Amino acid sequence: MTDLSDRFRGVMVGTAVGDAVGRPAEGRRSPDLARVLSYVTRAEFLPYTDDTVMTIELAESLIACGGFDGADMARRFALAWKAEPWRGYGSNIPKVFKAVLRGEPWAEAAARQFDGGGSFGNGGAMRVAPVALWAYPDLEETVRLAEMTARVTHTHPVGVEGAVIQAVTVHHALRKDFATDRLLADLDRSVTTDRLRRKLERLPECLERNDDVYAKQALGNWVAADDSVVTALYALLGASDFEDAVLRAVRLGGDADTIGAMAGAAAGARWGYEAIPWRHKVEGHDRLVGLADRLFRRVQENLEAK
Ligand code: R7I
Ligand code: MG
Ligand code: MG
Repeated sequence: MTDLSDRFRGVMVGTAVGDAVGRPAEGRRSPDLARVLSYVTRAEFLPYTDDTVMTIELAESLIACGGFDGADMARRFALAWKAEPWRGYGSNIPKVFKAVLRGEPWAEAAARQFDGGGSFGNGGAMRVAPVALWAYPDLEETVRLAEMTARVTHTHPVGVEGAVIQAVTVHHALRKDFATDRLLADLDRSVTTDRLRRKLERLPECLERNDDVYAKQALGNWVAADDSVVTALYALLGASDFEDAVLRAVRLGGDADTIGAMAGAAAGARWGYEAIPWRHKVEGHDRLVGLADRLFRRVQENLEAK
C-alpha cells in the first residue's frame, strides 16, 4: 500500500467516521465529549448520515460518467434520498430531489430554491471530498469540479464557495509536503464572497487562542456553509492526529455530523486510513475503501501515462 493510496482511503472512510461520530451530537449546544467517546467506543456499528450518502453518490457518479455529469449526479442524489429519506437531510433540499424526479432540469431546480437565491447550506461542501481525489494532483481542476458539483443542488455563491474551500483543503491535506500557509494562500486566492472571507480572516486568531467557545462564536457551528466549513478547517489545523481533529469538530456541537464529516475527510487525507480509529465499525466501510481504491487507480494510471 503506497502512502497516497492510504490517504485516498483516509478521505472516504474519514468522511464517514467524522459523520458517524458527530451524528448523536448534531443539534446539541455543547455535547459531552465523554458521552460521545463512550458511544463510539462501545458501539459495534457506527451509522452515517446524508453527508456520507451524498459523498458516495458523488464519487459513484464521477466514476460511472468518467467525470462531471450534472444530470447523472442529480438523479443519483435524488434516488438515494427517495430510497432512504430518513438519513437526516437538510430541510429544504428534498424540494430539489422531488423536482429532479419529476423530470425538471437539475440546474433549474437548484437555482429556484430560496426565492431564486439558491441554497447556502453546507450540503455542497459536506459531500465534495471525492472531487479532490478525482482531480488529484490538479488544483485548478479540483476548484472547477467543486463548483460544478455544488451547483447540482446549491447555487448560492456561499454554498458554492464552501465546497471550494473544503475541496482545496482536502487537496492540500493529501500532499506529503502539506503546509498550512500554502493552503491558506490558495484559499485566499479562491474565495471571493465577503461572508466566507470574513470567516477565513478570523481563523488564525482562533487557532492561536485554541478555545472552543471562542471558535464557535467566531466561526459558527451551524448548517450554513459560512458557519461550518471554516470551523471544520479550524478543527483540522488545530489537531495533532485524526481522532483529535474529529473530536475537536464534534465537541463544538451544532451541525456536528457535518463539521465532523468535513474535518474527517481532510484529517483522513492528512494522516491516512491506517490512522483512523473506529474505521472497521463504520457503516459502508468496504464500499468506501472500494471507491477510494478505484479513484486512486485512475489517478495513478494518469500519472504514469504522463
Ligand atoms: O445544505 P443542505 O444539504 O443541508 C445539509 C445539512 C447538513 O447538516 C446535513 O447533515 C443535514 O442535516 O443537513 O440542505 P439545504 O436544505 O439546502 O440547506 C440546509 C439549511 O440551510 C436549510 O434548511 C436552511 O435552514 C438553511 N439555508 C438557508 N436559509 C435561508 N436562506 C440554506 N440556504 C438558505 C437561504 O438562502
Ligand atoms: Mg447529516
Ligand atoms: Mg449535519
